[in-house]
Amino acid sequence: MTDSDRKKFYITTPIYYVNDKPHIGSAYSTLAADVLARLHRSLGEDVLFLTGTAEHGSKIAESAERAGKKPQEFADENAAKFSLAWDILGIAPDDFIRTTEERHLKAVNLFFTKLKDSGKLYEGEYEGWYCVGCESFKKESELVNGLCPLHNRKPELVKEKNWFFKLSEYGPVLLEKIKNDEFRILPHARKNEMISFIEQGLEDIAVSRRTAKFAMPLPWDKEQTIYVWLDELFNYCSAIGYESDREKFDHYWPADFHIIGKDIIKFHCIIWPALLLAIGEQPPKAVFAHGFFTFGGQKMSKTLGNVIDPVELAQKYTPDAVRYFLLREVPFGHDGDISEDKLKVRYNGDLANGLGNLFSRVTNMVEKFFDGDIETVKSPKDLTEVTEAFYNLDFSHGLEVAWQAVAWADALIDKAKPWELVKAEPDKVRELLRNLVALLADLALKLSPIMPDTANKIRQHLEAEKIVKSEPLFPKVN
Ligand code: ME8
Repeated sequence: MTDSDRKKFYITTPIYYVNDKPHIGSAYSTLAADVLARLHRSLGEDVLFLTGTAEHGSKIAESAERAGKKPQEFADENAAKFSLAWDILGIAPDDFIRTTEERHLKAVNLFFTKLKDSGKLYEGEYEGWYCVGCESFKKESELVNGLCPLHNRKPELVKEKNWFFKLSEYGPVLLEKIKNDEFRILPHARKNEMISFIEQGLEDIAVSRRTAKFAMPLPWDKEQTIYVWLDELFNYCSAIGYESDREKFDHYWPADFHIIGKDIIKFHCIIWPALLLAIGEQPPKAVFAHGFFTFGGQKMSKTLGNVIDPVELAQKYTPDAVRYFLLREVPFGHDGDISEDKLKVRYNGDLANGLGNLFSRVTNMVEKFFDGDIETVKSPKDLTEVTEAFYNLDFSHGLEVAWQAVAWADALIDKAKPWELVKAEPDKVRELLRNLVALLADLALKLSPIMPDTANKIRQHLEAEKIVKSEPLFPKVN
């Protein structure tokens, strides 16, 4: 198969605001995308996994000011923290885009020029409530006691002349594409939510601002700056050569998956595909909007300041344990509560006593009873369901099935009592152990997208000339 015959798979994450370092929520989307990228790479596909940072707008400018730094200097420092965090968590993107990069600025200029040429922009007056935390206008009905419920802060009343995009024209075409799954929105409940939102009628949106700080000027009206959300959405195109390498762009576009949180679903499922249609490009193939983590029942956000640092957790419990925990604890697509205590329970239970203990037991017996020498056989369990679940972003189910196999193997050992049986019936014990070694090798293979380090350790151990007792994969944490 030549390179050009390989199926392409282009997957993205939101590009995160650099007003702070990454938190467990930003790690969640990026981790899920990494798992899918690893899985599709293992199937031989030509994968492009993109993440990055959003660096324009008042939100960043204000945070930089508070830190006593210039916006770009502040953005540079925080963008580096995102890269480093992904590295520590074993997340390996193929590209990392920053909205202050030249390639992005040029692409956004071209995008806006095309948008204007499409005849879908017009000048108008806007009056409304703007929340800097969300970087978006809010309807009166969305406010709670006059405050933005997401940021607990009073939005600014903005009245200004802006350029508008005729989003209201796109309802019917979006409905058709969403309903027939040409443009897939997942999970299913989110698709229905978007359909009923569109059916209520879409309003035109402002695509420029008069007052925004640290934002790009409109190419034809230097008094106006580009609304940061449009600048940000376009990263998915600018990263693959929209302005500079049309061949590359045509190869990877449309994106196969945008992984996002449910907070930004309207931007990705309504505004984004409409903008793409306006400039003559195809909408993405699919958007998956996952749920939100809460902490002790409370919303967790950078703005509220009650965040969990994924890097600290990875340093304390290993990156693979954090990856396992986040994808096992809450079914992907649902909201769920997380905490370090919950991580510790999973770590000691599922990892130290579960997979880790099984691996030590089996390698120990192979070394002790058979001098580390055992034949390779086919795994006694069919674990294709694990991979299928990961493929469909049902990570927690895939992990559950894998851990059923761990429990099954433990029960088999407990029942057979090989340490008693080995004197009288060594052949039976040999058969049991070679089956368990095969099962562990298969588990490592199936789990590798989620737990790459652990999978490597298991594989290297089992593929050695002689199998020796393994050190604990997950030493207990008190
Ligand atoms: O919205 N639980 O950036 P952002 C789960 N720049 N996921 C969470 C979370 C939580 N408690 N909190 C945040 C922006 N997230 C824009 C995106 S894309 C073109 C522009 C994750 O830094 C989730 O993926 O506020 C959410 O969508 C994203 O962080 C928001 O990141």
